[in-house]
Amino acid sequence: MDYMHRHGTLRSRPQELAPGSVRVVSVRMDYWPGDAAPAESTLADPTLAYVSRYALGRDYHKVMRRALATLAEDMSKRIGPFGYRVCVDSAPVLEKALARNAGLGWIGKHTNLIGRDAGSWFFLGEILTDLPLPTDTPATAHCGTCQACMPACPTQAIIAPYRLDARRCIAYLTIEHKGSIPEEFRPTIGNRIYGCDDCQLVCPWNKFARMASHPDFKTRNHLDASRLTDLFRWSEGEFDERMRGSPIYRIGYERWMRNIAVALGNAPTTPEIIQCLESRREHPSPMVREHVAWALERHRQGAS
Ligand code: B12
Ligand code: SF4
Ligand code: SF4
Repeated sequence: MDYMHRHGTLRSRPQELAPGSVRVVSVRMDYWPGDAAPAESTLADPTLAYVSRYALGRDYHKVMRRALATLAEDMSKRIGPFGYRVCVDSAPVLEKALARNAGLGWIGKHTNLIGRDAGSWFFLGEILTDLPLPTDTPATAHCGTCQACMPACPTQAIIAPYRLDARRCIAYLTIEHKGSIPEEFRPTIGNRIYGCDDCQLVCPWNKFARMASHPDFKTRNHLDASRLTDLFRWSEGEFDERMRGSPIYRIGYERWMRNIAVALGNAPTTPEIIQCLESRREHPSPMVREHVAWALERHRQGAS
C-alpha cells in the first residue's frame, strides 16, 4: 500500500485532486448480498472457501462509479453544467473521514464507517464538485462501551479502539499483500481466501444493515460457499474467465492460489485435500509452491 505514502497531502486536500472543488458529496451504497449462504455457516465449515461479502458480485468500483456519474449528470440536467470529479476507493481520498463529516455515519472501533440506519455493509464514494452546496452536520459516534469487534478479530489487528494494524489484517494479507504470507498469520486466516468480515459480523449495528438493491451485487460463481478443492483446481484460464468483472480479478491467479493453499493447510486432513495439494506441488510459481509445501507439512504434522 505504498500508494498511501506517495499521495502525500493530497489525502487531506481534495481541492488539489480536482482543482476548483469546494464541496464533497459523499454517498453510501449497500452491498450485503441477500441471496448468499449465511456468512457464519461458510466460516464454520473449513472445507469451504470464505469470500468477503463485498466481493461476491461484480466489482463495486465500476458499479459505483457508473452510479455516481449518472447522479452527477442528473444534477447537471436540473441545475446546469458544473465542475466535478467522481471518486470510488481512490487512494488519495480519506473517504471515511469525509463521510463522517457529511453525516453518513461514524468511524467505529473496527475503523469502518457505521450508520445508525445502515450498519456498515456499504461502500463509500464521492463527487468532488465546485458547487457551493450547503454542508451537513458531522455524525456522532455510537460505539459506546461496546468492544465486540476487537476480540473477534482472528489476527488481533485492531490493536486499540479505532486503531488498525493493517499489516495484521486478513484483508491486507489476502488482497493487498503481494508476497509470501507471514507464517504466523496463516493458521489464523482459517478458510478466508479473500478479505475478512469478522469485525463487522459481530457488530451490533449491523442488525440495521440493508440488503444490496443493485443487481450487480448478487452472488456470482457460487462464491458464497464453494469447496476449497474445487476452486484450487481452476486453471489460470478458468480464473480469468470466471473472475473477470469481479474485484477478485485484481489479485490475479497467483495470489488466488496462494490464499487457497493457506486455507487448505487449515482444512481437515482428508485424502481429497492431500491429493489436491499434491497436484500443485510443482506449480510454476515459487510462491504458490512454498504455500503448498507449508500446507502439506501442516497435514503431515497433524496440525489441522
Ligand atoms: C487502505 C484501505 C484498507 C486497508 C487499511 C484499512 C483501514 N482501516 O485503514 C486494508 C487493506 C486493511 C483494508 C481493509 C478493509 N477495507 Co478498506 N480501504 C482502504 C482505503 C483504500 C484507504 C483507507 C485509509 O486511508 N486508511 C488509512 C487511515 C489513516 O485512514 P482512515 O482509517 O480512513 O481514517 C482515519 C483518518 O480518517 C483519520 N482522520 C480523520 N480526519 C483526518 C484528517 C486528516 C488531515 C488526516 C491525515 C487524517 C484524518 O482518522 C481516522 C481514524 O483513524 C479505503 C478507501 C479510501 N480511499 O478511503 C478503503 C475502505 C476503507 N475499505 C473498505 C472496506 C469495505 C474494507 C474491508 C471491510 C474489506 C474486507 N471485507 O475485507 C476491510 C475492513 C478492515 C477494517 N477493519 O478496517 C471501505 C469501507 C466502507 C465502510 N463502511 O467503512 C472503504 C471506504 C472502500 C470504499 N470505497 O468503500 N482497507
Ligand atoms: S477485517 Fe478481519 S482481520 Fe481485518 S480487522 Fe476486521 S476482523 Fe480483523
Ligand atoms: S462491534 Fe461494537 S465497538 Fe466494534 S465497531 Fe461495532 S459497535 Fe463499535
